[in-house]
Amino acid sequence: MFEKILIANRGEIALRILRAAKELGIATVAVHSTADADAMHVKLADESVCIGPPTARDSYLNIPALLAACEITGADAIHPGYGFLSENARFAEILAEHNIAFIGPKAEHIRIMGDKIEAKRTAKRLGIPCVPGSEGGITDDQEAIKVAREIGFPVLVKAAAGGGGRGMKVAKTEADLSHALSTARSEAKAAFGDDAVYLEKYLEKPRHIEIQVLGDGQGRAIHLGERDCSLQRRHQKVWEEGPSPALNIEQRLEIGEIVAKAMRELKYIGVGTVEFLYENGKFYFIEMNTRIQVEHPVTEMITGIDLVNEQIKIAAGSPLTIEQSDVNLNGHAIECRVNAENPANFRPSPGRISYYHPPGGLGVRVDSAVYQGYSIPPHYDSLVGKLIVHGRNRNEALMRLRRTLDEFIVDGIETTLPLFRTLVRNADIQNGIYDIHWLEKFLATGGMDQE
Ligand code: MV4
Repeated sequence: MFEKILIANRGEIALRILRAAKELGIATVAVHSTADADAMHVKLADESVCIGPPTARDSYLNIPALLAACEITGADAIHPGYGFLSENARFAEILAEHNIAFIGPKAEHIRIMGDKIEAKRTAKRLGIPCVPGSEGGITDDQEAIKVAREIGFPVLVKAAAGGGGRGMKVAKTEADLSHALSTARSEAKAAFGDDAVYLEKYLEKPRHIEIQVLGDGQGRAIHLGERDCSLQRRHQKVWEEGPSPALNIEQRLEIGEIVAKAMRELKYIGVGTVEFLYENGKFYFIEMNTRIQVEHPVTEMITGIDLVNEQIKIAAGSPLTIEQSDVNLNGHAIECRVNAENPANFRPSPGRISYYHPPGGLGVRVDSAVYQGYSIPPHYDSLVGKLIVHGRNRNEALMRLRRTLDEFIVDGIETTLPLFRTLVRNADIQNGIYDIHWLEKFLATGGMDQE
């Protein structure tokens, strides 16, 4: 087992990793920018190292500074959390060259899944159902027209280096296709320095459903059910829940087993998330994330499995000790991402938290790194914390969410808590009837206007 883990992250996920390390008896090193000297992850770690100025590029993304921090402290492993360097294949390779363990998958698997064309090719080869589209990249208009005629309009042009929705263009008819291709290409070139694009059938009203997996790279892999992350705004998830209100048990186990088998074949190491669009009873692979995700607590609440604990043990070479038959999906969990933002227009609202009172009680979890008197710096994401509730069924989870949202007080800054108080009382949400466009439509049609 590792003796000392350096956590190359900040905020609530840095605390989450610290807690898992402590329970495993592993010493912890926090790193921080100058803007984060007062941050909770610095206070809770056994040691801390300042790695640079506020700008992430110069601190949390600064690989030489992280290597120096390992050298100074004697850390033998790095946990990257999510964001920052978590899906940087080169970083994983550099750590290997320095005899520091990367708590994550093989660099090869990070690289494959980072290229959406390569990811899709791999998924297809492994028997995962994919969105109909081009085999690989699209090089010219003629090829695009040929593929589009085969799959039918509307089609979607996507960037190979994309994800997060950037460089995506819909073509409703053949007349739109050439323009969609060239704008997608130039946006992709500008955003990622790579203009490779591919084509897919455009699914009009899907849900976003993702399967959590756990593999040990020794041929064992299991799935831990799904999360429904359809409620998003500008490709930022807002509300995540599991199980999906749209699936029955047969559908769940079928797609779960397909994904688990694929991960066994890939010899995937650690935690991963296989993302699907789901429409009219069918699953379509879109991407795979090779990191621990923000919404992992939803899965932890319904399975009772500590994903970060498993991630660390697997990275240290332990075989997976949980079998598929040990995984019980119990009840229902919902996560709300509480951001320091205006709840109607989503403008960032950093600043000092003058009063803080998180909710508690049975089936309630708050993953947050803030405290009363803490100032949320303007340099990073605006997550104040995640409120996760669990109930024996979806109605109980909703009832508990209503209660905990009313208990949760964060004064001094604006937060998205009022948005959630509205959502939890909405009939479509209560009935589980929503797709990936529901939230933006709700907001555009004045859903938050009274608040
Ligand atoms: C799609 C799609 C419809 N059809 N692919 C957006 C981000 C990227 N990771 C995948 N995305 C989409 N891919 C096909 N073939 C619609 C989206 C999409 C979306 C997906 C998940 C959650 C929210 C979304 C919001 C807009 C578009």
